[in-house]
Amino acid sequence: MKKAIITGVAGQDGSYLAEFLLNKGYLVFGVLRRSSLEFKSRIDHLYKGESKNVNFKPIYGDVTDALSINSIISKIKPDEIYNLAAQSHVRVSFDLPGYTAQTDAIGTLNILESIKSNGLNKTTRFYQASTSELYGKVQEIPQNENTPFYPRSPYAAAKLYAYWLTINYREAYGIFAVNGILFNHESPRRGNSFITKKVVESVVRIKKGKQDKLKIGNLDSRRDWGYAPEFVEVMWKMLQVDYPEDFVIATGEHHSVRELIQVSFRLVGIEIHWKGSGINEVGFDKKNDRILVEVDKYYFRPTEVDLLVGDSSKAKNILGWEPNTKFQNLIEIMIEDEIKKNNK
Ligand code: NAP
Ligand code: G4F
Repeated sequence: MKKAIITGVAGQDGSYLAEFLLNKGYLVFGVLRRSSLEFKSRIDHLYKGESKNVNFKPIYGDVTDALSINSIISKIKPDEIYNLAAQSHVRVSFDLPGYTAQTDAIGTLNILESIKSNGLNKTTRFYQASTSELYGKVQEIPQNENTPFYPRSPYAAAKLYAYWLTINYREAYGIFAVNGILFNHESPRRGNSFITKKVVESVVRIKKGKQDKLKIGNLDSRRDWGYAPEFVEVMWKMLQVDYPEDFVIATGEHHSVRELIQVSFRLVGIEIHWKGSGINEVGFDKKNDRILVEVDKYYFRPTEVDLLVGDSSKAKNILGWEPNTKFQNLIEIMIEDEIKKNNK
């Protein structure tokens, strides 16, 4: 039975990846941080109650704590490690740059160093959750594996360190270590301070009369949004090939925050029109002129990433991976789930 360790298992991707690997017959060790709440809604079904899976082993650890990480890796000697743990919110990384660096950069070092110092170079394969945020102020459109990076946040700068460290441990110590450069991917399990989840949650609440308005930041920012369950599958594929290589994973489509809002409202029967500009722009219900969307400068970032769109043809050619779910379908899935939750 293959053994995998997932850091960040209680996050969006970690929870889907745990399910995916369990279905493949893996023994999965999910690294959880100790927190004041025992409730971990995304993975509770894997280790509590009737639906629990005996092959899922929750385990306390923190990637900033080299002792705990080394103790886990030396004991389990896993076949695969998926490093998904991160302070993953770009806006928050401007408020918590030091913590973001400790987790996203030094956390990766702690894991790679433990693989090396335990002599697991030839037996443990390592996946690093790299990101399209590395492209930041983009140098070409679309972005591929050869596009130069230009990070625009403490988050992206920390992830840049982890990206190069992964390559360095591959070249210096022969570790099968790879970067998945994933573009934005979303799902009903997305944290509700990220834009897609924030918008669909607010739209359904507004429709139900539980919320007045949606307050939003940069309406013109464009992202390549994919569906998270399809993106975790390719993390696994990257560790099953003969040679370690880095891959861009994306849908190849880009849409603005404005379109995201419009499509979401349309799915609940509300047509949004816009008036004004910049900080004074508002979105209103065409039927009754009621203002439903307001721009709030609180949500702007000191430096923005204006447009991300990826070219994942290398993943298609080598891994045989292609996304099935694109923008419109993704938003439908998220809205439908939100409506169900609200009807409970
Ligand atoms: P997420 O929902 O924010 O999950 C991140 C997880 O990391 C959380 O469960 C968090 O635990 C855990 N974590 C944070 N600090 C930790 C620490 N010091 N030690 C151990 N665990 C820690 O993020 P996601 O969307 O699933 O993304 C997964 C990974 O992919 C992240 O590394 C992210 O940066 C990267 N990524 C994401 C996207 C995307 O669009 N989703 C795109 C590219 C790359 P708590 O629950 O205890 O806070
Ligand atoms: O949903 P977001 O917060 O995602 P962002 O910054 O693109 O980062 C996500 O994707 C990265 C991959 O490219 C990951 F590495 C990272 O961990 C994370 O998962 O914001 C998307 C866009 C931004 O341009 C932001 O300025 O939406 C814009 N936006 C406008 N109003 C907003 C808001 N973002 C948030 N979170 N909240 C707003 O009210």
